[in-house]
Amino acid sequence: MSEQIIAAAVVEKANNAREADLKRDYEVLGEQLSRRGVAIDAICDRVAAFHVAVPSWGVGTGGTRFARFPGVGEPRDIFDKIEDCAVIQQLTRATPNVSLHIPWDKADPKRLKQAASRFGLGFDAMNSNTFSDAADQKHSYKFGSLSHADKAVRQQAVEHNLECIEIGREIGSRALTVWIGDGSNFPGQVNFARSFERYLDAMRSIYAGLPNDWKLFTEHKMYEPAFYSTVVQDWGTNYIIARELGDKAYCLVDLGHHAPNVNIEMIVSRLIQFGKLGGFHFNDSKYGDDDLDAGSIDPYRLFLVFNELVDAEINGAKGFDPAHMLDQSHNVTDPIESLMLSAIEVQRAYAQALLVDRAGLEGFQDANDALMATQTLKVAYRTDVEPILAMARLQSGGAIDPVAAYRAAGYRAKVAAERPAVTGGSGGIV
Ligand SMILES: [Mn+2]
Repeated sequence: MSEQIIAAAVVEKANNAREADLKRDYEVLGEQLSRRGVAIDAICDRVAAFHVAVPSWGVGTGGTRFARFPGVGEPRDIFDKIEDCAVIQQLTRATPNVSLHIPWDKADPKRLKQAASRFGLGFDAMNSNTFSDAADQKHSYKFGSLSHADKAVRQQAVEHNLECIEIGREIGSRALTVWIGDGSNFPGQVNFARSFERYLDAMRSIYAGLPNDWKLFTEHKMYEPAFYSTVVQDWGTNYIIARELGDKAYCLVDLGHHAPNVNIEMIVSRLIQFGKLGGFHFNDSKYGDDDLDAGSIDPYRLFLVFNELVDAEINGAKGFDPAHMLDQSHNVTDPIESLMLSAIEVQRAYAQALLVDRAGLEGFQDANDALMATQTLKVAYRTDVEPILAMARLQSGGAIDPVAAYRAAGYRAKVAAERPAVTGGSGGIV
């Protein structure tokens, strides 16, 4: 039995106060769904088995380029971060894995492994960082990393990624995610083709260092920190990269890394169809790469993405096994609360997508019945699946209402007393 940070008695008390209502709500929803030919328990089991990884950097308070307003009891290092991640997992049972960022989370791999396994946590994809300069590095990434004009800078960036793989091997990770800030701020600053060729060359060296059972995820982003062009700008570029590198290379889709109104669910479909969807960084956005909480702005878009994922799951799309991770910046909320609710929002989209009447939808599509086809999606989306999500948590040992249990436990105040405020600290919005 893994260690629990929130006292079991606190969770039990909070659950006892809600369990009878939940059972009634679950029964009523079960009856409604059975009229639609859906067995609620089967949906509940699939939701319980669905997980999304938490990024280590997500448990610290984020900021903007203007300012960062620290919260109380912020994690001081990776070991505090792992404890915060353990709280999220304990109460939601949706986040058993943590994704590390090197060098921010660099520590003795044996200690990392011990710290995580104490709470029954594992490690998701490793994330490299060549978009900022570490204190002790020889060459600066001010003008790029893997696509830099100077071979010595590119080599340094390659070696950093290989080191991430090495650390990942020791702690049981099976994937490396590469996102670079390389690009240009002015027309003419870089030659598009030459910088992309240099990037591909560097990535081939990283790919060559990948263990056989690993995956390499590349993440595209339209702009920022480079404001005119980025080397890995869009999903088309990302697809080219994955094709050029080989079978272990896949595209990672960060929901915030597109132009406003881009049809992300269609991009997801394309990548699935051609076997190159690696996984997701879930978040939400209104204007740009806002890194807002998943499902907080456009939950229907999140549902439409999951509609594609469930379609692929049901149709047994070849090599379909996407990684799910949250990637958000929490500037005005308690990061633990935001991450718990975001993990639940992702599960909600999955549960709703499982309710889509697939045979009915296909029939309407083939009959060119646009109205009924879109209504078929709406019927699933409008279903309040909260009782399913809460029941999945309860049956897995979590909290019916994770935020209520978290607040009742007084965790933040407790760690605030133990963790003196630090100035600065590693930020990071990827
Ligand atoms: Mn990301």
